[in-house]
Amino acid sequence: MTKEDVIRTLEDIAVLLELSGENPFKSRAYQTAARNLEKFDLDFSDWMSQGKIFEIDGIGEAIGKKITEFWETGQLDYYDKLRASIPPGHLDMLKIGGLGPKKIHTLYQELGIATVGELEYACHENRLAALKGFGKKTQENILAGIERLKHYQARRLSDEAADEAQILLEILQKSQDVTQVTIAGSLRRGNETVKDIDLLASSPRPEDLARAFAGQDRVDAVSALGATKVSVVLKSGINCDLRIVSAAEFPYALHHFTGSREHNTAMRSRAKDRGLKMNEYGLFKGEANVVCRTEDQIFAALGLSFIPPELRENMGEIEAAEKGDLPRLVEEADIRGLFHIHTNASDGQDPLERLILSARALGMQYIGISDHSRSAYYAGGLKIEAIEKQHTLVDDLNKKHAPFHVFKGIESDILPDGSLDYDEETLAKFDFVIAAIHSQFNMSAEEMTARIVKALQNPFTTMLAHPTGRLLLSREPYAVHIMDVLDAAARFGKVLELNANPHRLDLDWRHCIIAKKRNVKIAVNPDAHQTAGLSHFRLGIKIARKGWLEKDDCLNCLSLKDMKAYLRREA
Ligand code: DGT
Ligand code: CA
Repeated sequence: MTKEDVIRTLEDIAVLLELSGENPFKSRAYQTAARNLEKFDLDFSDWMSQGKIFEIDGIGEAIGKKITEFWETGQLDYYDKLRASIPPGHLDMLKIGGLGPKKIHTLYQELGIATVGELEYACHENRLAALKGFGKKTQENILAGIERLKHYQARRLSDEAADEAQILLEILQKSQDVTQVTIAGSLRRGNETVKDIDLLASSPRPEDLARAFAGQDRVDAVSALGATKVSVVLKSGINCDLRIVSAAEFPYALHHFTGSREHNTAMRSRAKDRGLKMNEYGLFKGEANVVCRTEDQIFAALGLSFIPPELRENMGEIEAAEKGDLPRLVEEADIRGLFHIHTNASDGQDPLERLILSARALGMQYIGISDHSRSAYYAGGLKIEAIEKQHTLVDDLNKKHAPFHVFKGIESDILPDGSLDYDEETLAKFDFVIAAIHSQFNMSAEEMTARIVKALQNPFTTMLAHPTGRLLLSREPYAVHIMDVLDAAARFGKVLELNANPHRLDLDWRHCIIAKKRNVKIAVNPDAHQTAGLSHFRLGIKIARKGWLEKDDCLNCLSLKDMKAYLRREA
């Protein structure tokens, strides 16, 4: 149990109270209590053990007692009862953008709407148009929000699906009925989200393999079972297709089921231009198959060099392969150091030295730590004294762990007017500054762009964190003219982050392609809040590869010596 657990529960209660249509003051009291706990910067568990909860501002008798019960027992009867009293569909409805708890309660009272499905139906029946506090425009927005929610629920974050796919792959590799097996589809192409897991195997005994695959423990339901294709829903809720082909068909099927659809269409049309026919079973000249034993040979047969799966999106890869102009994509082994790491001085979990040891174990030469800045009080942002203390610690640890090096940084909030969160004297103390939007997401695209451009223009800014602020499958990017941001980064010589957290993967790979064309450097940053988070950089590399990036395009491929020189130049 931590202070954060208490805060989250208080926030939940505030929302549940609104959903249940209680007096707004009651809900606000819980919100205030949560905010005050966020700002409370003494040892919380110490205060709890001394029974001093009521001495914290904004915590009265009722809320204090509930916090104590929750802290001591790990449970809160009031919370559980409140939760049970709300139709579960209302919690789903909260995920629809623009629909807050108060509106959901009104919909329940006035129209009896308890689920997302009922809400969608009511919108189609035009029932919200005439409802007080709603109207036609709101109704349209809610419908658009429902569409987005459905799309979100139909897809998965790629790292979630990748873990599951890896387990299935290992099971299949051990099977006597399998000659060759691999992951295909969007997972092989390294996409940020995926609809399902595509597996491809060759087998001399396809029926046996199909039956065994459908019958394994991880499968919840079988939707199709044949000797060439098995479709299942896994217990994790992820859909998975296993396709089974002969050994001779394997390379063609691998190319086909890797996709993308758009890449396949372009390849087929290229084959046609050359008097060939291409499908998942082979490459044909008339009736005769052009024998290819690997994907490499299929590309060669069409006059192309091998196109890495990540590039197969029909974004110019075929033309580049024809000219021998494909990029030499960045690899994990090219990365020399990692930026954007939070320590336990702000909202990270681990002390600096543990992070150093983990980064060294990953083969890194350096890290750049960047705790939150002071405005981010919700994330324990550093006050000026805390920065001095951290810098002394960095100096000591740099001596102890030399030649490994820790760069001193900060993740500075970009304030609404585009300025950074400290005065120049303080900013000058850092080796690097990551500027980040963490508040006021609702500005117009013009205002947001101007805000970010101003931050990029700031001489102290080294790089821009998560440039669009999106959370995959849960929050759309904030409104921003990303091309203008890319232009500004190019003009001021600033780096854009490719945030490698599986929920972000932001900058989007499609924009990485453009950044590269404009000579904007990209930092593949783990945004780690604990040692385990450091290895997220690997996911970032996949996305960087999808964005056509090479070693020279990625800032953190610089050696320690070059990075020192680079950051001196920036400062
Ligand atoms: P996803 O599942 O939405 O994340 O993306 P993919 O690319 O994995 O799509 P999926 O699972 O529907 O199909 C896997 C691959 O199979 C796809 O990338 C290309 C190939 N494929 C499937 N259906 C078609 C089709 O109708 N036409 C073509 N050209 N290729 C197809
Ligand atoms: Ca797929």
